[in-house]
Formats: sequence, C-alpha cells, structure tokens
Amino acid sequence: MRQFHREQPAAGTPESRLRAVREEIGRTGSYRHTPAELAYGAKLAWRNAARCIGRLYWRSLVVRDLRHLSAADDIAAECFEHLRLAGNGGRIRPVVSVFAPDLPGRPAARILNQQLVRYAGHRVDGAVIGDPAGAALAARARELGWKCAEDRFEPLPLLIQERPDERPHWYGLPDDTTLEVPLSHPDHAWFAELGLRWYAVPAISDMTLEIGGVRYPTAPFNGWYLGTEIGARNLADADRYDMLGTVAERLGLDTSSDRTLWRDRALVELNLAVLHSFQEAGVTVADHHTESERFLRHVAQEQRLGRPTPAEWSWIVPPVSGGLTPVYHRYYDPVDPEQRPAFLAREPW
Ligand code: HEM
Ligand code: NRG
Repeated sequence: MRQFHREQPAAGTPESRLRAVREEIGRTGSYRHTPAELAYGAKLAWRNAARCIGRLYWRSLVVRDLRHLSAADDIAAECFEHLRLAGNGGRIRPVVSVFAPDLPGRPAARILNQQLVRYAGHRVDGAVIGDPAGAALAARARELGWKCAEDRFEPLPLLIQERPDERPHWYGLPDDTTLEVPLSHPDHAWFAELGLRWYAVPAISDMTLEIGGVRYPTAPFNGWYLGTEIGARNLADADRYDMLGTVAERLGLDTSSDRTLWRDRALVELNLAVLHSFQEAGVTVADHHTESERFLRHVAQEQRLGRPTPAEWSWIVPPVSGGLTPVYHRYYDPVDPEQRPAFLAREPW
C-alpha cells in the first residue's frame, strides 16, 4: 500500500487507506483492493518478474478487473475474451485478467492449464504425437470427456476447477480465440511442407498474482512471443517437438558428427522461419537482439528512477546466440524471493 501511494502521488498519503485496510482485515480476514490498487499492483508484479526480458512495457499492461467472477463457466468465457483482446488481430496487447482471489477458508477457482493456449500431446505406442508438454493435461481432459483428433497441433481445452474436491469443467477453445501462424521459411519453399505452426498468444495461466498479501491464483497474463521461445525451445527441444533432425535433413546437412554443427545451423533456420512467418502473418513477435536491447533500456530507465531491476541471468539470456546479445555481457541486481507484488508459482490447493 505504501509503495502504491509513493509511486502514485495523486493517490495522496497512505495513512487513511492503511487504517481502512486494517479495519477490513480485522472484520473479514481479508480486504478488497481498489481498482487502482489492483491495476498498479499487477503492473508492479510484471515489473518485478525477474525472469522476464519483456519488462520495458510494464506500464502499458491492460488489467481486466474480473474479481466478481468465480464460477468456471464465467471464467472460461472471460478467458476466451482475454485471448480475443490480447490477440487483437495480430497486434498483440499485454493483458492480465484478474478473477476472484483466495479468501480465508474459501480458495478461489483455478485454471489447470499452464497456458490458455497450448497444444495437446497424445501418447501412441510409446511415442508422443503433438507437444509432450501438453500430454498430461490432454490425458486429464480426455478422462473428463474431451474428444480430440490426434493432430500434432491440437489446442487443449481449458480445464477449470472451482473447488479442490470437485471435478474440473472443460471448455474447448472457440476458433476465434486461437490465432495461429503456419510456419514457412523465406528461402526454402520445402519448409512449409513440414506442417509446423504455433499460436500467437503466450498466456500463462498457472501462476498466482500476489498483491499486498492478497492472492489471485486465477490471473492469466500474456505478452507477445520472443521468437526463440518457439524456435529454440518449443520446436527444438528433444523433449518437445524435437524438429532439428528433420530440418537438418531437409537442409542437406552432414549429420554424421556433432562437429559439423548441423544442429546449430538447423536451429538458426528454424528461428528465422518463426520470425519470418509471424511477420508475414502480421502477428507481433520479438527477435532476441531487439528485445535484449529493449530490456537493457528498461534497466537503465529504472536505474535513473533510483530502482533496481532484479533479474535472473539464466532466464534473461536467450537460448540461441547468447553472446551476441547485450544481456549476456553483464550481471544483474540480485533477486529477492520475498519481493511483492509478484507472479508466483502456484501452490497446490
Ligand atoms: C518470463 C518475454 C510480457 C511476466 C518470460 C520469458 C520470456 C518473456 C522470453 C522467459 C520464458 C521462458 O523461458 O519460458 C516476454 C515478452 C513480453 C512479456 C517478449 C512482451 C510484452 C510479460 C507480461 C507479464 C510477464 C505481460 C506479466 C504481466 C513474466 C513472468 C515470467 C516471464 C512472471 C516468468 C515465468 C516463469 O517463471 O515460468 N517473459 N514477456 N511477461 N514473464 Fe514475460
Ligand atoms: N516459454 C513459454 C512462454 C513463457 C512466457 N513467455 C512470454 N510471456 N513471452 C512458451 O510458450 O514458449 N508473456 O507473457 O509474453
């Protein structure tokens, strides 16, 4: 509360508000944020996210105040609306949707998905078709009655659980919520034949937003993708789509030895295809050079305001060409795990 009033001088001094909050906690065991406190708290949680390279734009976060909603049907409908607003026809907008908080003796509903959009994985004869990272949730959804085509890029339904001991409800994503980009390469026509695609909006839905002691476990948020998240991890990792061998083969590379750097060469082409395809489709995506440079501008700007920017080097440095980006060549302010507001790994019920 003090930080809110310090950084928002128009809100006046915190004393009378602090008294009211203490009184409300004494009476009800919790308190309700004003819309302005909620909005600023969510922005601060982003500004404090030590693993996030995208923090330059923390002030522009669109905060949707949906605290009056706690029923699974309503949460699902507003998550779909979140995806439409955030996708914005390709001009991605950073958005967070804040649903009802945990209250004493009454935990809030939870979205079981890691992200609002993510592809299913299907185990077939020991191998996985689709995204292995989406296999557990796909199995759970099928148990609940979800029927899916065993496609490589099949968006998972939302699974929303209202209470710890209740069955989750499931909701298939309407087509108009899931903007996707088919991948092609600027120089290799065959690349499109690989049939690769990715969705436009990375919207994390399994973290708790904590502001001033109040926990919002259902607060999905999104920005836009850094191309390397897709090209150097989701499509490349051996335990994800594992595409480097296929790409290398189509490029005609000598894969007989690690020393030919065939993986590295395939990785660069895959990342180029991601950036090229999003750009062609008119969907916002960042390249790691530009986003690194923006992040250091953010660090410098915060420093001028007298504020540290705690950051985790190993999360900030991109998974390709690390040393080519300026974020590699320096250290960062240490992370205080107690710092709030924050997006936190959600605890089990
Ligand atoms: C993590 C980029 C917006 C909060 C990350 C990561 C990247 C990234 C690359 C690392 C992810 C990984 O390695 O799996 C961006 C970009 C954005 C953006 C380019 C564009 C605007 C946001 C927004 C929020 C946010 C709007 C919250 C309001 C976080 C958090 C993490 C994170 C909490 C850590 C996630 C974890 O611990 O798993 N971001 N981000 N980011 N970002 Fe951002
Ligand atoms: N690496 C994950 C997404 C993590 C968050 N990344 C963002 N967040 N860009 C993936 O799906 O590849 N964001 O809020 O923009």
